[in-house]
Amino acid sequence: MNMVILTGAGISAESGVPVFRGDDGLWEGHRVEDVATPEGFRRDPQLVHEFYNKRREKLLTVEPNPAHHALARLARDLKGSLTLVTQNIDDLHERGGSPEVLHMHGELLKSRCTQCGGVMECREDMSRASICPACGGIDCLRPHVVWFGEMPFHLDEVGSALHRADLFVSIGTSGRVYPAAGFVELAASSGARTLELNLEESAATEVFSECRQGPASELVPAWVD
Ligand code: BJW
Repeated sequence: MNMVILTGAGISAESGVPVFRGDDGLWEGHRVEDVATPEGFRRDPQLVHEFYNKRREKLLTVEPNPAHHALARLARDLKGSLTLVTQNIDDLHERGGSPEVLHMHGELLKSRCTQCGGVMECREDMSRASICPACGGIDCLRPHVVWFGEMPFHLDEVGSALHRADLFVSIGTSGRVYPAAGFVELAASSGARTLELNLEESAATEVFSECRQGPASELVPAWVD
């Protein structure tokens, strides 16, 4: 059986990584246009670096939760027929033991050079004056993430996996951001069964063939095991 799993911020919430939308969400204290668009970065790169520096620092203090571990067990059981796609930029799936993860919105622990295109590990604070270790350029590094208006990564691979899928499962995402929010319809139109696991109803709940509501750390292990 071919399975595609899409995860969002909700799967990492119980690890202590804040979600984006809702009370206490990341967008509550920030204007999305300022910190999550290429225009915002051009306007005030230092503000954007500080937003990601704080999140990077926090990420290094948190741990995967039972939902991440359960998906790693599932990947071992399914031996290659699971495609795990995440919108999250944290590395909690990898630390939870998942062997292969498609980060469609990038990775917080990487930076990218806007001059040479090089992608490198980044566990430290970034600033305007950072120097690219690959090309030596100054003031040309940015977080390796996908902002609004930019093309998400791995879309060809995800599209093929959705086309082949017998089951599509969405975990912990509000279903408000495209193209990820449209994956359920793509999978369903290819004949897949669709399941949503989320704390509450999402913008896409009515499109799924089955929905279960509750915290990911309980729902996901119960579904996997
Ligand atoms: C729990 C829980 C617990 C809590 N247990 N659950 C079509 C229509 C309209 C607009 C567009 C469209 N196509 C494109 C657009 C424009 C735009 C877009 O979608 N805008 C919308 C706002 C309308 N999209 C783009 O610009 C994208 N690029 C693009 O489309 O390129 C062109 C293209 C064309 C054709 C084909 C393909 C591409 C890029 C989007 C980039 C998004 N970037 C961000 C930031 C990444 C870096 C960073 O992290 O800072 O990605 S925005 C932010 O939202 C982040 C997330 O990955 C993403 C989704 O958020 P998520 O994960 O769903 O989090 P929340 O907070 O919204 O929801 C959490 C959920 O968890 C909630 O439901 C809770 O209930 C639940 N929860 N605790 C279980 N314990």
